[in-house]
Amino acid sequence: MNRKIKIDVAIQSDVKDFLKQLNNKKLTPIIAQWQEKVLTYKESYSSLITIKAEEKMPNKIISLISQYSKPGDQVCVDVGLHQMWTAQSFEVKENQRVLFSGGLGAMGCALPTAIGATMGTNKRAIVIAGDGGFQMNIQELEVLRRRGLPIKIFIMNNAFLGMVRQMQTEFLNKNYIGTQNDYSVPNFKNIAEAYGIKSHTVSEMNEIETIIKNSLSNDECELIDIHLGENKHLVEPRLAGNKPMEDMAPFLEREELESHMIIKPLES
Ligand SMILES: Cc1ncc(C[n+]2csc(CCOP(=O)(O)OP(=O)(O)O)c2C)c(N)n1
Ligand SMILES: [Mg+2]
Repeated sequence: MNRKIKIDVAIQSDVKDFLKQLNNKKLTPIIAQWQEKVLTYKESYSSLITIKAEEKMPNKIISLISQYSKPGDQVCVDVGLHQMWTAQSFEVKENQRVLFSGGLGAMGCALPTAIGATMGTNKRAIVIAGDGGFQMNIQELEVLRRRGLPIKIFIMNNAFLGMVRQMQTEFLNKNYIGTQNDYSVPNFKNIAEAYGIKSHTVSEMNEIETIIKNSLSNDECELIDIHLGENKHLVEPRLAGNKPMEDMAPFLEREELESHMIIKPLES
């Protein structure tokens, strides 16, 4: 406590005891002003563009999947950059659930999660996976076909183990061993078809929208392999080493950051 930020009121307590006491206080927080401020942030800092106002293709794709998804869909997300893009740009609709492995970070979880989710509820599931994680439980495609499960699979295919590659870019001198160098992906469409599952490969943005729209208009089991192309998309913004949560990379101009801050921004 008081290590980096000077605390106004320091409370050392078991969280459970603290929350119990807080609940007894029957506080009515006044948050309208804060909500308004958050909405202005949402407009000024859209997840679909970079701070240089360039379109973020992966985020745009996720927002299209979100747009054409239906209330009640269960969105099952794997582990990696695609998971972050989903967290940033998937707008959850009524009765939708987003399922992922949380802190366990279990690559390969999305497909089996979707199988459990559809079988447990009889509702459609949407899988959003990376090319790496999807290969870890790829054999479960046979279950989809055998049981005719209503599962739509979208592979955000960047042809590398993106999240680890991003760390190598930022902290490990771009030594892409095992993530890009000596890593490759199979033809997912051929694999899906070998299992008897309808499949498409797409790469052009206008084509991607049509395919997502058509695919999400029905419940037939299907795999869409989306090639993200040569641009090595990263997750933006992201928490940088030794920086506070509100000051993410790529960094805003100091003046702009300060204009939003109530306290003085921390310097690392
Ligand atoms: C079973 C397992 N192995 C390794 C990791 C470490 N890891 C986290 S994300 C990631 C890369 C995921 O690559 P991909 O599935 O292609 O998704 P992308 O980040 O490219 O979107 C790795 C190797 C993990 N979380 N789980
Ligand atoms: Mg990948």
